[in-house]
Amino acid sequence: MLIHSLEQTTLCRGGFRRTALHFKGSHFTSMPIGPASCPQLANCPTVIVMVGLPARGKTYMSKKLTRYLNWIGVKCRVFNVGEYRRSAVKEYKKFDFFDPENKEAMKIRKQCALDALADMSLWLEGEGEVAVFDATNTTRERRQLVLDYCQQEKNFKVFFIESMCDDPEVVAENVKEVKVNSPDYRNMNKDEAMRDFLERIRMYQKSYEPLDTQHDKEKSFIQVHNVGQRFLVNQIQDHVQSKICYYLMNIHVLPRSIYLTRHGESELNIKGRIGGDSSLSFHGRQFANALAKFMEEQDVNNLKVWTSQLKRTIETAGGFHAPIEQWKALNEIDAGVCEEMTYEEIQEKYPEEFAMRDQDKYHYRYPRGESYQDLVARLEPVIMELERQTNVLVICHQAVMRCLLAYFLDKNSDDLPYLKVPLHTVMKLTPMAYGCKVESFYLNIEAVNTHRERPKNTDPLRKSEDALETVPDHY
Ligand code: BKI
Ligand code: F6P
Repeated sequence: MLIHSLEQTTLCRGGFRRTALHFKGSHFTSMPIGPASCPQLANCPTVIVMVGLPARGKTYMSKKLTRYLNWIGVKCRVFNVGEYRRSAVKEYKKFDFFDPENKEAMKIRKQCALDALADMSLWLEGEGEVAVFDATNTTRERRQLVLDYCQQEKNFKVFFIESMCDDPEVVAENVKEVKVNSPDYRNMNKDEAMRDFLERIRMYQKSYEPLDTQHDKEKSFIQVHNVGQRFLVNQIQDHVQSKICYYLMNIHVLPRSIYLTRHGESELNIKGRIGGDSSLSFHGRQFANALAKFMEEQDVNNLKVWTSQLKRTIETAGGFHAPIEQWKALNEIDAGVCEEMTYEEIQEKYPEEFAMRDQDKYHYRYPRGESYQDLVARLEPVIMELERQTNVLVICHQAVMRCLLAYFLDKNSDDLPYLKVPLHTVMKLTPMAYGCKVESFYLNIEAVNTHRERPKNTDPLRKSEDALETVPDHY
């Protein structure tokens, strides 16, 4: 599952952890190795240790990176020490709690960090692969404690991500957007909260020791300056770490919206046939016109339009004056031997295949075709380029749009293949502080329904109320 340099799994649930291979989930089988003996060769878990003063985007990077890693198939989770502190100290009073000279508070804070580390270890010794330890970790002493615990005691790999930012406007924007809304400040007005938080930052500044090329030359880290303007990368140890750096080098925080839609209804859609390369139906052409009008009304700057290389998406973009780019990577899932068949015909001709797909739709690969997992790998460059862009309209396909939505809305691979993405509906995604706002616009042009529901009771462990397949209006 991890990283796409190896053949991906077709069916894989549960299975062994800690194998002697670099990447789990490959088609090689291997003997399980206990966590205690985690050898150099094994895919030993990684701890990402965030570093930086408050309001430097550490939680933002933690959450966003975690969403990305989970989407590409790396089991990742954030452990935020602030949450431990809030449950240990029910009533936050003021900034002096964060004074390094406040011995009593220092003791509590250290215990919270240790508690988070303990929970993190449990998770990494179980199912987890990458954990993000989200705290300030601004002193050498604290980083050494974390490093010793992770490396000596647990044999985890450690990678530091430090965010440094000396632009007071960027910091103020962060405090205004996220910090003043923190549960810490539920009894304070915004101005008081703002002042307290700026004082809190000053408390940390007293003892802040940034990562240093000389002192920390043996450590693996990336230091990010001013929201990604400049990077210092040191001692990258593996593929995951290099992917993390690459990802951080592509993201930005400029305001923008991403619009996702499927092509207009096609001739094959009407016949209930999957795949192929047919033209738009009458209603599909009506949608193409309605879409151009809708986007004009949205009135966004420098809109770019991306399509696949299939006729139905190119025709859907027919009415646009904006620059249009065709991506082969956006083509619909390749159903291999099942292309242009109806679901009924597939069930009749390949009953076993049909049943297998229902059992694990995400990993199921059509004979001579693709799986949803393959699709995610194919779409990774599209996601990376979307991260670089500002306003983009992506005109794609049912399975492709489910994969893209899953990335933005943090949906797991079990729910991904059942996300509802009806025809003639535009989804507008607007990045907010953490996560994305979703708005859904049905353009009021009728179309057939191409959604096939998740079959009930294929998995006895799955409760029916878990089968929530709709995308909420607001995420
Ligand atoms: C709300 N944010 O470097 Br690569 C507002 N704030 C701002 N300094 C943020 C997060 C939530 C995000 C970043 C950042 C920041 C202050 C920052 C950030 C950091 C590194 C990279 C991209 C963004
Ligand atoms: O039916 C339209 C379509 O885009 C097909 O081309 C594609 O095979 C299918 O949807 C994907 O949806 P599902 O994975 O639910 O079969």
